[in-house]
Order: sequence, then C-alpha cells, then structure tokens
Amino acid sequence: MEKKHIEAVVFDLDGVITDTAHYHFLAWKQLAEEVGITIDEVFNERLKGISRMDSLELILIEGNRQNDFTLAEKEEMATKKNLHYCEFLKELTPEAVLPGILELLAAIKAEGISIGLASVSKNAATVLKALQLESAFDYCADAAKISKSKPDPEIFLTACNGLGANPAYSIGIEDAQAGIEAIKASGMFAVGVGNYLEGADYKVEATSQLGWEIIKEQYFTRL
Ligand code: B16
Ligand code: MG
Repeated sequence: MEKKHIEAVVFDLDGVITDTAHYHFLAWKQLAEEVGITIDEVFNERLKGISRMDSLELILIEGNRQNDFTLAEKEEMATKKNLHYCEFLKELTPEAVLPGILELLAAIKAEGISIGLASVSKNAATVLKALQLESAFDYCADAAKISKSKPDPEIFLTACNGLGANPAYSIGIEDAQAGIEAIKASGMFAVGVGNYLEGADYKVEATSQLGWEIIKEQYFTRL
C-alpha cells in the first residue's frame, strides 16, 4: 500500500518533547536506593514508556526484592517516587523543550496535519503546562484511561482515534523501545529518537535532527 498522505503525527512526551525521562530516572534512583537497589542509566532505558507500577516491578526484580513488599507497600513506594518526580518538575520551564521540537510542531501545523500526544504519564498535563505547550496538541490521550502501557498500541490508537486519524496514515515519534513497539503494533510509521532503539522505520540520534522534510521523505519512500 502506497502512503499518499499524512493524517496525524503523534508524539511521545518524556524523552521526545522534553527530557523528563532524566527526571524519572533520578526519582526512581532515589526511591530504589531507599530500598537498597542501585540502578543506572542503561537499566533506565527499560523503564522508558513503562507505567509507574510496572517500572517499580522491574526495579524490584533487578534488586531481587520482588517478593519483599505487599501491594500497599508498593503503592506507597510508587507514590513516593512520584513525589520525588514532582519536585523535579518544579524546575521545568519552556526552555526545557528539546531542540528542534518547536520548529517541528510548527512545520506540521503549517500543513494542517493533526498533532497528538501519547504519553502514559499521569503527569503529562502538568509537564505540558510547565512547557507552555498545552495548545500545541489537537488531542492528548489520557493516561489515566489507558489500561495497557506501551508496548501495547492502546495509547497510540487512542490518540489517532481522538484525532480522527487512520493509524496507517499517521506517524508516531518515540524515544523508548517499548514506544517504538507500540507505534509499530498500531500500524503507524515509527520515528525513533535515541541510540538504543530497534525496529523504527526512521531513526535519529537527537531531537535536533527531527526535520519535518526528512521525516516526510522517509515516510513517503517506505511502502
Ligand atoms: P508517571 P511517556 C512515561 O511517559 C515515561 O517514559 C515512563 O518512564 C513513566 O514511568 C511513565 O510515563 C509513567 O509516568 O509516573 O508520571 O505517571 O514516555 O509515555 O511520555
Ligand atoms: Mg518517552
């Protein structure tokens, strides 16, 4: 099937629009240390795009402590991590929008193409507000209403549905392996940002390389 047009571009938030992925890491690192577990940036790649409770499970497994806590204790730990994270979010200003993103959003908007957000973060609205980007998106999928986190396609399909766009004619942009898998499972064209990604249709190392012309060129040359 030849792709003749683009109906929507759906963005991940953490790690694509802004580097809150690093704040998530710092908050988890702090929480993990409180229970004697050490995590590093390489391990953190596995937490990107993964829900809060699923991230905690992976950390506990990493520290071989998966059977040491009750559900109530785990919920308390997840809440604590979120408090650490929200403290970091207070530092967030519009200057934290990653390089190239404002230009990319403007270029897509100029062509009248719908723009969506597919973040599984329950803090997404707070982050967009701090970045002064609330009006940049035509539709934001609500993480609170999503039952399966990435790599399940649910959040990308929800975003396309909210935009009235056909996933087969839409593009997703992600920095996480789980996110790339979610985009592909939804039938969209996957643009990956970062070094550790597999399976993206087109990949760049950093957001500054996310030019709209090259993304379109890649999209239209892939059948
Ligand atoms: P919260 P994304 C994801 O956001 C993050 O990548 C992931 O690390 C985080 O655990 C998840 O949101 C949940 O976030 O604890 O704020 O609800 O990449 O889908 O924009
Ligand atoms: Mg991300």
